[in-house]
Amino acid sequence: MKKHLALLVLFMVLVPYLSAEINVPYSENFDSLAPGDEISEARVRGDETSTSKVSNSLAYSGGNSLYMSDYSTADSAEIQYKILDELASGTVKYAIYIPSNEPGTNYCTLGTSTSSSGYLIDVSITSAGNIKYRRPDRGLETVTKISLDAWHTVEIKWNTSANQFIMMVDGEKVVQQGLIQNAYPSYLFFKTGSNSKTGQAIYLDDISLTR
Ligand SMILES: [Ca+2]
Ligand SMILES: [Ca+2]
Repeated sequence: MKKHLALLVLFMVLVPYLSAEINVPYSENFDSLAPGDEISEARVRGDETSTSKVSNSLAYSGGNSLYMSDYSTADSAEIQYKILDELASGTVKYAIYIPSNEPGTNYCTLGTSTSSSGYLIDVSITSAGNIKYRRPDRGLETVTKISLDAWHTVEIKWNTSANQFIMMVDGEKVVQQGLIQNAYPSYLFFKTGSNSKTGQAIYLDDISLTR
């Protein structure tokens, strides 16, 4: 029993975040899940105060969305997907809502790993609604602003052979750029908040990944 516990603790230390393994096409609208459920791919390192839970407070589609809230002074809320297919090109889509009473910054990242050295595409929407992307030289650039307390759609397309990513917000192209590194992504992840700060939240709905 003790051995099993030790192995479990070791596993939790070595794998602080568990990724959901997905194939394409993948889509999740959260509508067949129960409100309050913590989704299996959502993990917070040693701290349960930052969570990603199914919510029926707001929805872009159906009755539910995913509420990502960061109330930890040690971490942020995160969901991770490990992409099992080799994707030379593809499209990520999602809908996002930033509530003005507890606005959060959200990051959507594609990478060969979950560390910043593996990033291909790194876009963020700040708690003020500013949309930023990371340039190939790794500097940040702000491209446009969206309103709080409203749903917005984001579409990110990439093509490794063309070394290009395109970002559409509410159907309009806002970025066309080279990839930070020209490789196939193995991870798609969303992060909300920041490690030390608290009181930041967002809602996501209709997450999909297609070729
Ligand atoms: Ca939904
Ligand atoms: Ca935090």
